[in-house]
Amino acid sequence: MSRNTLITEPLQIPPLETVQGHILHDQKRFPGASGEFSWLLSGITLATKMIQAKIRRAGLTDILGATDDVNPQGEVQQKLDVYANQVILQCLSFRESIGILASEENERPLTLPQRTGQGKYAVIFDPLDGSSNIDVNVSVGTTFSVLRRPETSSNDDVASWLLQPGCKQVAAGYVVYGSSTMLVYSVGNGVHGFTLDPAIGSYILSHPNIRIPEQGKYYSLNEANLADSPAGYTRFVERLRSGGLGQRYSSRYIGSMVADFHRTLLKGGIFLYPPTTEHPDGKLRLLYEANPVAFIAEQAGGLATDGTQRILDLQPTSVHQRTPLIVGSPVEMAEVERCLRATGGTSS
Ligand code: AHM
Ligand code: MG
Repeated sequence: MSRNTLITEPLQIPPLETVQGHILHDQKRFPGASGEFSWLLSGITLATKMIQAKIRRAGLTDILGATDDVNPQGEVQQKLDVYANQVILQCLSFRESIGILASEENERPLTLPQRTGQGKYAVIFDPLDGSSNIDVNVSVGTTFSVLRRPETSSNDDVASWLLQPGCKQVAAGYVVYGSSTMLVYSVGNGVHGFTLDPAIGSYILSHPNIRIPEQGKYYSLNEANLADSPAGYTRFVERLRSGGLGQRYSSRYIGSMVADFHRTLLKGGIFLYPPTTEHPDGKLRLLYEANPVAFIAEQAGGLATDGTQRILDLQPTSVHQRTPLIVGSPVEMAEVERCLRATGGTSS
């Protein structure tokens, strides 16, 4: 009897693809791939599983609330901001291919000197985006962007590693800690979503090849700021409210960029954080908020601009620089562009 005849029934277990399996499979397309990149991404998946475990128990342990510190933008740091930051730094600092880590919560990028000569990648991240929502049990997220060291850069030339336009990202994505925990990422060949199965502790492919709908039903922005933004944004929102695009839109705003963007990606529509009087350059940060989201949006068939230019073409000048962010489905993006052009200006 051959060994195969021992299996007499077809298997009843549905096929599962873990994120690790998916990355390894993807890597086979690149001859000579060393596996470093999948090891790097496994640092992100491990860290985000640790973060979600803490978030899931947030009301039960002493982790809610603010610390006495502020971050580089002068915003009060939440205890969970600090925890999430430390976990990501810790998990990624063991990945030999990473030479530089930069975070919203650290004024200066962290160089990993022991990697002199070896570091190939820089990882830039916002460890816990939307953390002001955490005390009231609303979804938050982690965003990340991976850049390759430019061939001509020396190891300690931190600026040339980090200040690359978003079109140079080799991978980017986010984790949304919502009703389930979901990882959405792209290495430049489409967008894939993985839902964490808490029973087995693995991210499982649940949303292969995500495409943003051509048009959606929702727009998403902080409407309290609308009067403080350039007139084109008011005109655009009025068009959406009045049925100017063939239907009346509903408004949805969580105030957690990752959650608002995730809905926009799956359902279509548009997310906007325009310039305001308080934030004339926009509020969101280019390198670790706008760039990853813009990369995912474009890979899924959407668009992302700062009101004038494609986000992924913006040349960064500093690590924590802010930008307006308008991202979404092709139909709404074309309309907002028309409204901004017609009113002649994008600055507040
Ligand atoms: P954070 O990185 O400090 O959490 O700030 C970013 C958050 C985004 O998630 C969200 O889109 C925005 O701030 C909400 O700001 P506002 O309260 O002004 O609408
Ligand atoms: Mg943030």
